[in-house]
Amino acid sequence: MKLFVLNGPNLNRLGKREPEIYGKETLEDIKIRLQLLAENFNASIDFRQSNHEGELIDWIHEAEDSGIAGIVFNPGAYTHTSIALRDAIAAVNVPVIEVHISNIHKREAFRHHSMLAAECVGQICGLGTVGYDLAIRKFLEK
Ligand code: CA2
Repeated sequence: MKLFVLNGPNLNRLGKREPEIYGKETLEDIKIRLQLLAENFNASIDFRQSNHEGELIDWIHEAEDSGIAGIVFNPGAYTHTSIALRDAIAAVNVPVIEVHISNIHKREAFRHHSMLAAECVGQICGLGTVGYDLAIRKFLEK
């Protein structure tokens, strides 16, 4: 089984600022941990980050075209704004789990709503980076 883990804007700065909100791990730390987890289940993870909405859309389309079994997606701030990403998720026959490191409901009002969640299998938020592991496990249990 092959899975995508996609990360949206500014998440390449993880571990470098705001550790009180996002923790101390870098995106590279998360990538290494998830790839080990997947290997234990004879699965593989293609882990990517982009600051560009269109590139994220292209990767969602690519997931369907290349037979990816599921996408774990932290869309960053595009979560709250992007009809285009919502349409991309709706346009492919690949299950998506939305993940947020922070609890978006405890933060500013503009973070409370996700444009994407209704097109996803589910949403995990506020559990720190372990939310990625839990989403991967959900796909691996199938
Ligand atoms: O909690 C999450 O995972 C978020 O998706 C993170 C986004 C934020 O816009 C969402 O509302 C919730 C922000 C990602 C930026 O990450 C940074 C990490 C460290 C330093 C600067 C930015």
